[in-house]
Amino acid sequence: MTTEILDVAKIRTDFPILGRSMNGKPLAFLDSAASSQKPNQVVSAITNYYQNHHANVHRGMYTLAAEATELFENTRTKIAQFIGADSTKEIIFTRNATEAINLVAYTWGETNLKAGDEILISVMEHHANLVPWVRVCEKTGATLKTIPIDSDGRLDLSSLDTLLTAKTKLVALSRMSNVLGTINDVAPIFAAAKKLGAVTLVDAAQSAPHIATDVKKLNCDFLVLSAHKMLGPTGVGILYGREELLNAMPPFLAGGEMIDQVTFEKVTYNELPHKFEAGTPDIAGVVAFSAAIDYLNNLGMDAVQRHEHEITSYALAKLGELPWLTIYGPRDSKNRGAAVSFTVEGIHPHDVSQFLDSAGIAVRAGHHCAQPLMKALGTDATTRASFYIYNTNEEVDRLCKALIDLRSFFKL
Ligand code: 7TS
Repeated sequence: MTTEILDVAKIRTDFPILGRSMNGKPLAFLDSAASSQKPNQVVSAITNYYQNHHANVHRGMYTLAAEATELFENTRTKIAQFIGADSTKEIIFTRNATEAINLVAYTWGETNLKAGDEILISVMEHHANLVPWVRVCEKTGATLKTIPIDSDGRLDLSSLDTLLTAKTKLVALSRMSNVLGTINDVAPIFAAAKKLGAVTLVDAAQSAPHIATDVKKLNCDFLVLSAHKMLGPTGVGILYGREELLNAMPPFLAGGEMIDQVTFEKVTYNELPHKFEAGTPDIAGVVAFSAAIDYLNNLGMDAVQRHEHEITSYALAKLGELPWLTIYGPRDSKNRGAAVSFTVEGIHPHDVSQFLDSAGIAVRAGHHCAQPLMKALGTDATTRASFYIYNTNEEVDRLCKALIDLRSFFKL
């Protein structure tokens, strides 16, 4: 089970859930693109926080409150380093990537966009990086434009010159597709956008768990991610924003913590990052996210990426041997992440998923919150297997065998 790159057998001992059986079979968890499993280190960090350190943050003058605040702020520092941000002021805690994008749409978007302006996204966006922009366009009169994809499931940049113009005020792209696995080379697109004065946002929800993230190299003004997809707890997301832009933006939610002075007539706001963090946050979740980042840093993001490249190459080769299976997304594992979507001729993706479940294999089926992409692919649903640090080639073999059994079961 040990690959040359990661000691997967050892890693798996940190994830007791992976030792469970499911419907009488060993669990093969192939749905980390929806949410990853959590190592003992993260679960212990939550327990340890509640057993020994809990108090509300940024409020109490007593020692315990100072301890909780320090643990909470330590995560901010760690995240800033993990993504190459200049300052902790640029790291805002949200509930998830979706809320982080909505924050930008409601504050930066509603303040800066007007009729005649354009937002550029791509056809492969998750609804989280699509619906907020549709809503902003409805409210401001701005127009949404989309970069198409080619037959290999990569961005088709042949018409970029006409899509990206002086009217473009925002370019918002995912760095990795949750359906196709495509890794988008966003940096040169963002560089061109910035030359035209546009603001850039990268949806790193799928990429941050798997490949190194550097906001400078990406040329992004904003970046969003979700802790739960990268070994961390649910309920915690990150918005990175360049300080200058965040300073100029109005607040998002209003209430405690985000204020400076309050009267019944007028409110002044707290400084960054607190201006965007109204109310009591998910303190335990934020504190435990730190243990997830430590876990990834200890493995090394380079090794994480190489392990996934290996398992994805193996999966593409093995699934590619099944003539009745259609794979969506790049067939070449170069610049490709560990999500592989497919359909099985004659069997609906929901039935595929149910059958795989009976074999102990957890995969996602459906439109994957990417309905416009499904339309572009000419289908309404796919089955998706996605891999992470704890998955093995043996699990890929089990997936292929179960798909062959499925065809026999349906007498195809
Ligand atoms: N962006 C991308 C590219 C995603 O894949 C997802 C979630 C999100 C944003 C939203 O993340 P959230 O944490 O705010 O929900 N993607 C998936 C998925 O593929 N299956 O379940 C959730």
